[in-house]
Parts: sequence; C-alpha cells; structure tokens
Amino acid sequence: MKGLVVKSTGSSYIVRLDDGTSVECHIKGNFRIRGIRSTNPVAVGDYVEVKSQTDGESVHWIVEIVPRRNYIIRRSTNLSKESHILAANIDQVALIITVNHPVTSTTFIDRFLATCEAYRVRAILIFNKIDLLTDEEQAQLNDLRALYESIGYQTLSISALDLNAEGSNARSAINALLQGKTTLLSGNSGVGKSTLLNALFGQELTRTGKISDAHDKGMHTTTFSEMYFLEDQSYIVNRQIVNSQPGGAVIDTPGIKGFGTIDFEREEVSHFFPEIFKQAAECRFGNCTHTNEPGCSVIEAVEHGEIAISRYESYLSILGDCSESKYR
Ligand SMILES: Nc1nc2c(ncn2[C@@H]2O[C@H](COP(=O)(O)OP(=O)(O)OP(=O)(O)O)[C@@H](O)[C@H]2O)c(=O)[nH]1
Ligand SMILES: [Mg+2]
Ligand SMILES: [Zn+2]
Repeated sequence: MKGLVVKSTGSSYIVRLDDGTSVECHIKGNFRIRGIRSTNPVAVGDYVEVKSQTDGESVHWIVEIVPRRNYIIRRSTNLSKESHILAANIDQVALIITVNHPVTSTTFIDRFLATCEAYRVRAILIFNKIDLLTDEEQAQLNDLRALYESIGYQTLSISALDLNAEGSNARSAINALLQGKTTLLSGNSGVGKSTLLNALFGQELTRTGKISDAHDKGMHTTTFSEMYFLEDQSYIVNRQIVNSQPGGAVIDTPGIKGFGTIDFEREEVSHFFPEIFKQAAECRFGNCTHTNEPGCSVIEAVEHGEIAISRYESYLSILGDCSESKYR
C-alpha cells in the first residue's frame, strides 16, 4: 500500500497510508536511491510504497519511493561529504530568521536561498522575535527586508509568541501564505520554528526550547522532522460562513547550523542569485566569474551599491566551496 511519510526520526518513519491509518516503518539496510548520497534516503514528504508482514507481530517496510516532484538537500558542513534531504515534495520553504537571539547570518540566509533557487522551490523569509528588537536591530531588520524584497523574495516579520494576540496582522498574513500548500519550516536552532508551529495550531504539538544564556544560541530542541496538517478553515461571521480555506501542511524540522551547498558548478552559482544573474548579462565575457575580471559589470554594481556587499560575499563563499570540493 502507498502512503505519505509524515515523520522521520532517522531510524524509523511514520507513514500515513492511503487508507488513513498510520504505521511505523523501517527501511532495509541496502535501501539507497540512485544518484543521491544522503544520510537519510527517505524524507518527510516522500510518497512511498509500504510492504507489511502481518503474521505474528506486524512489521512494515518502505520498499519504494515514488519519484519526487522536488526536494531540498544540504551538506552539513562545507567539508562534509554527507548530505541530508530536508524534505521532499514541498510547495515552498519558510526560512525563519532572527536578527538577534540568535543572530542569523546573511551567509546562512543566502546559502539557503541559493539552494532553494537551485532546486526551484519558492522561499519566503519570515523574520521572527520582533518583540525583542532594540531600535538598532529594528533598523537592521528593515534593511534586510528591503534588500530581500528588492531581489524578489517575499518577507514577513512576526513574533511567534504573540501570533494569536488581538490585533496581530501577522496571523492572517501567515494563514494566507500557508493555505493549501506544503511548507517546510527551516532555520537555525532557536529561531522559533516550533513556537510558530504551536502558535499556528493553538496547542503544544511539539516541544520548544530555551536559548542558552552563555551563547545566545538555540539548543537543538527538535530532533526529528514532522509534518502537521492544517485543517480547512471556515470563519463564521454573523452566523454565516464567509471564508472556506483549503488546509495545508507544515513541516517542522531540527535547526541547522551551517549550510553547505552541494553539487554546484562554478559557472552556475550566479544563476542562484537573481540580482547577480541579471547584472551578469552585461558582463563583457560570457564566462565571467565576477571575481576579478576587469570591467566586470557585477563588480561595478557592487561598487555602486546596486548589489549588496553581503550578497556578493555570500556568492564568493559558495564559489569557494566549489573549488574546495574539486581538491577533495
Ligand atoms: N521573545 C520571543 N521569544 C520567542 C519567539 N519565538 C520563539 N521564542 C523563544 O525562542 C526559544 C526557542 O524557540 P523554539 O521554537 O524552540 O525554536 P526552534 O527554532 O524550534 O529551535 P530548534 O528546535 O532547536 O531548531 C523559546 O524559548 C521560545 O519561547 C518570539 O517571537 N519572541
Ligand atoms: Mg524546534
Ligand atoms: Zn562579471
């Protein structure tokens, strides 16, 4: 029977079968997918074929993965050869970012976004914990939002803790983003992914953790990936149903540290930075790497402030990965 992988702990998987029941499944040791070398051959969001052995104690095995519509994959660190599939068959990624407590670096954001571009998955930037911002951090947030909006990414700022408070516009903005879609929540540890999930559902579906006092970092509270289903929502105003929205699904995942890009060719990295790609059309040489070529129009745009330095530095850091992997 076929079913949807809704939870992955690394050693076992919960699959929601097409008949509505859920079973815990394992995979055989030699189960590998051609072409992808990852620590987890099966990911949340995968649609799979399950074989069950039911005489005596029942045992369930995932024996096949239905070809994926898409997936997002990352390397745990730049030097690691191991890669990890964050989720499969998703409509979009909501990257949760905090300007502080903890600090999300622009390198991390840009590596994540470049990966989404590479796998052609839409990414939305959700800046969380705005209730904690100092004036200076608020200004930083405004700059970041303006930067990413100018490149074409949708951004939102919220306080997950106050999401359901009276007068919060964030709730309806988030509902609109999520309805009818499968959304992967990702970001550094401690940015509030699980807090947002709980707020969306109005109950403690999953554990949240403290930020460490010493390092102002999250403590990797969520250790597995799980998909949660939003119910169809109907609002009743004056005894009339005014809006009926199709449900959607949200996948909470463990926080991640570095974001190593994988399998990018040097020549294609600029394709994953939309504003650099656009500018690159003006370069004199077709094979310009935009690193030190005289008269490079990308470098000029950086010098004139038309391309953000932080974005250009992220671009260079990914190019660095590419040459590193050649020598390994
Ligand atoms: N002040 C404030 N605190 C928040 C907000 N959102 C989350 N937090 C706090 O941040 C801490 C970490 O939140 P989590 O939801 O566990 O973070 P996470 O992203 O799921 O972390 P991992 O599971 O480790 O990846 C908790 O103490 C939350 O209460 C917010 O909007 N404002
Ligand atoms: Mg969490
Ligand atoms: Zn160039």
